[in-house]
Amino acid sequence: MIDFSFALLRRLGLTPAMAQSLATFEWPEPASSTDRPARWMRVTAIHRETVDVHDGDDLCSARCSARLTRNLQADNQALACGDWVLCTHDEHQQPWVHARVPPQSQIVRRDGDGSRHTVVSNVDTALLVMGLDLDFNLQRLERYLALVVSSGVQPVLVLTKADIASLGSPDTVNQRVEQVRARVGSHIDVVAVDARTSDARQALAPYLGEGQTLVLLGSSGAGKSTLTNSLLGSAAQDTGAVREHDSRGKHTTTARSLHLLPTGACVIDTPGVRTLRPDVDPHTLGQLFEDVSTLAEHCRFRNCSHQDEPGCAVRAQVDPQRLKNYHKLLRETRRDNMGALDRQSQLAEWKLRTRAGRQRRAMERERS
Ligand SMILES: Nc1nc2c(ncn2[C@@H]2O[C@H](COP(=O)(O)OP(=O)(O)OP(=O)(O)O)[C@@H](O)[C@H]2O)c(=O)[nH]1
Ligand SMILES: [Mg+2]
Ligand SMILES: [Zn+2]
Repeated sequence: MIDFSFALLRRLGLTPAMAQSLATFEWPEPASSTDRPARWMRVTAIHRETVDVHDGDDLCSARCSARLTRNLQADNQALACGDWVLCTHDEHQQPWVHARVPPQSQIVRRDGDGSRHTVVSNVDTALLVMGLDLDFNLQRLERYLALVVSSGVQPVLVLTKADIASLGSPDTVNQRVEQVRARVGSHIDVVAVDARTSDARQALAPYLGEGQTLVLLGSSGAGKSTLTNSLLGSAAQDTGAVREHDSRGKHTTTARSLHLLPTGACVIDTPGVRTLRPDVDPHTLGQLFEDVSTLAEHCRFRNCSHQDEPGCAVRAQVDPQRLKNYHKLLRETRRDNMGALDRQSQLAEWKLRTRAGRQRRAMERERS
């Protein structure tokens, strides 16, 4: 076992459960005799060749051992911001990452080609940041919720730019909050803030306790870095103005980074992503769209797809936009969770159908 101080690592968001994992971690590969003793550290940023790691006192840049890289790749994994890792310094004082503790939570999204990509590891709360300007979009919010819910991380919705929204009419903010609650359910916390002020810190205080790790997710220009700075009480992160006609940001933040807050919590700022594909299974999606699952029991047909069947209880009661989004996410989920064999048979079916279509068209041409 590698000794560590819980109090010191607590500052980096070490939870009691993760401390248990560190304490029982079997390191299969001791370092060479010239290496100094191994230490537990947390990954605060990932670069092309190196990772930033923090030991509770200091930050340094480390390289990943070839064996660890190989092992992670074999499992289709890679180091992510928020990981707990075991490091040593070699005789040249160069820090090396030798092992990673299996994460207790991972937020995973799908890339364009369907492959999985870990956004962050070991977080307790995900702040879904959305502007009350033209960024406000409930379909996108549902997508972010799907991303987070499947990881077991608690989502909290942070509506930024409350100051701008209330300029038009003081009721706008309350109306938007109610609109969100009506759409996603009242069990998800919603706060509306001016991300530039310390009020935001007050509003989020329940999630900023010692040892907590938060991640900020949302589109570019939503105010993630602005919020990070307000929580930190310093301008650590660059922020950038948004376009006036659509409130879109300019992708100011380009990498994920973990910051230590004065409250004792850790916050991970992330770059805004344009197209987000959550890694979610149909069952979890059913939990997220609980209204759909519950009402489905009252549809006339047991296998009702809630598209055009008569006597559909879901279509009768669920917001059409929400139902449309549900169907869209479900389609993506089914495609993503399809095995290689299913995909092959789907391709074969598609080829048959296009061939049949070609033949039919050729016959029609001959007849005319
Ligand atoms: N008035 C007002 N402006 C805000 C608020 N939050 C963010 N902004 C402004 O919105 C712009 C974008 O903020 P950023 O914090 O850079 O947005 P981001 O989410 O980090 O964007 P990316 O890094 O591109 O993903 C900046 O000009 C901020 O000053 C808010 O609550 N009120
Ligand atoms: Mg940013
Ligand atoms: Zn139905």
